[in-house]
Amino acid sequence: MNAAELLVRCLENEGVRYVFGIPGEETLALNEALDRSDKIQFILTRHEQGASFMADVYGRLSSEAGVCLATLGPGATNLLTGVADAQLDRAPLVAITGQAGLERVHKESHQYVDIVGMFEPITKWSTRITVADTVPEVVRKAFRLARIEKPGATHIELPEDVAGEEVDMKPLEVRRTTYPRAQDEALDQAAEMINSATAPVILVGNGVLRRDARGRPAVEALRRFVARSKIWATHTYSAKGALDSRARHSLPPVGLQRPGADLANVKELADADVVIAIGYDLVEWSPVLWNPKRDKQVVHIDITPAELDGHYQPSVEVVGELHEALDVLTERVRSRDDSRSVKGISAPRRIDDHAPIQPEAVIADLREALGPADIVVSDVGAHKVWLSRLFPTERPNTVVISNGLASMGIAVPGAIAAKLVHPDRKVVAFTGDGGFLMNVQELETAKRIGTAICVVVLVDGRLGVIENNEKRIYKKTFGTEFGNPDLVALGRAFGIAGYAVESAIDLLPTLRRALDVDGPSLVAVPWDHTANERIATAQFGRAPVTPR
Ligand SMILES: Cc1ncc(C[n+]2csc(CCOP(=O)(O)OP(=O)(O)O)c2C)c(N)n1
Repeated sequence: MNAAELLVRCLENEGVRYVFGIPGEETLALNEALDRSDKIQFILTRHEQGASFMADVYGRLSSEAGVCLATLGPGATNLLTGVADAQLDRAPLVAITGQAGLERVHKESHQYVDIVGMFEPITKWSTRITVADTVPEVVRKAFRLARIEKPGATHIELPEDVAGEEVDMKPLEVRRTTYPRAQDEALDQAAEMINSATAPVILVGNGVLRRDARGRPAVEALRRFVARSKIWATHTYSAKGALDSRARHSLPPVGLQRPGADLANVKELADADVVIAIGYDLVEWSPVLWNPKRDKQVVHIDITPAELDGHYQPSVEVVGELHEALDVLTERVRSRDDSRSVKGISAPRRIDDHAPIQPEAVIADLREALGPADIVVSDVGAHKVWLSRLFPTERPNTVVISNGLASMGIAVPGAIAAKLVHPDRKVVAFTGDGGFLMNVQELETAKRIGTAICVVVLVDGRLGVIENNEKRIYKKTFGTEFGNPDLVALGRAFGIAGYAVESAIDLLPTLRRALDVDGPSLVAVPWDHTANERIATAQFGRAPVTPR
């Protein structure tokens, strides 16, 4: 067995089912070994960025790390964006790259760049295998580090000559890490601070969903904690579905990157004296935006200690497995007065029948067309903010958003990965026309491997969110308009069903038809970009809902 074969045995041992990537001359031995694997399916993508986004979303939604593969030089540089996305959105991902033989890595050499160095700042660990016998240790370490809290990306480089070396080693046994229970003293202090707070608010972050995806019942424990304490709870965009947005005590989400905007929207947070941050990640929504005067007391509840920030200096840190900490707190907190009116997001009704269509109408129809377990993978732009703020979400891990790196181009490859994790659910890639054309080539991948994703493209011929900010700040627009190809014809050219929506009344039936296609489909929706002016204030979702 050579080192490349051993590496593939080690991937099988980690439970890897898919490797996304593009081979090159320097990864031929790996390719050959993958071809011989009956446990792993190699999914050829059309750009390495597509492969890394697929691994990223696969890692978020499954209980295993996603794996992507590229050759040296340009293959590796193309992988970077999706790898950085996994790192900042805390998705377990292992990137594997080829490299020139060790005899030429010390000098100027064809296609040679320092890949390990390039990956270092965007991963938890980046390494080169120089001794073939270390493959089992390196692979086990890469998967373990990618998976343990906070999860993220790791990178392994396998030089061409090392890949061909003969070895006689076996994969290491996979042992799962468990996390300690939070200390009783910290739990007592937290309960005391919560019980004596005048106006506490819960701020839920993506950590809750992460633990849930790993089989820990953090979402149930959170919902019990909220129901028992009757404390108002808001959540960040990437935590959509941690709370049932229609449930009693669910506040609208927070995540606008503008000072003051969400404090005006979510007054309870503005007025809070104590913020109970649960699985909250500073990378997503900076504490300066909700604690500008540094006058709120913070109770930090997470599996890892708090990141330091002048606006986030917890009075108490409850560090331990989330559901266990929440179960104890549920016992120890008092139930509050419940008499105030009930809020939450409810799906709005269609506003009018004009085209271009209002974002509220698109969100409402998308919600109606999908079941509660179906999945939406959002791209990045104004549409992401509309979706994050207004799409009612009942179940965990049903809305996937890039909100750490916040990278355009994730939706199409991300939706392909989501469909591989959950073939029984409907999966929508929800994308602007800017982000869609960044990874449009992966439609061919979807078609080839038969993943029935539905791509909903919001067509306005501009970088909507950027233009909106230009107008707000400079009172003009610059460098944001572009032309689009005929998107339906483009879809058809890839061999996929394409639909153009003409008016709001057509939208829901068209979405339903596209979602029923037994293969990938595309729906082009004329989108009213002028509505972005009200993106920060649209509040239709604050209608009273029935207490449950
Ligand atoms: C890869 C990448 N490039 C640039 C940006 C900056 N950016 C954020 S949103 C956006 C515009 C997105 O336009 P579009 O996809 O059409 O969506 P819309 O805002 O119109 O909904 C840009 C350029 C980014 N986040 N990611």
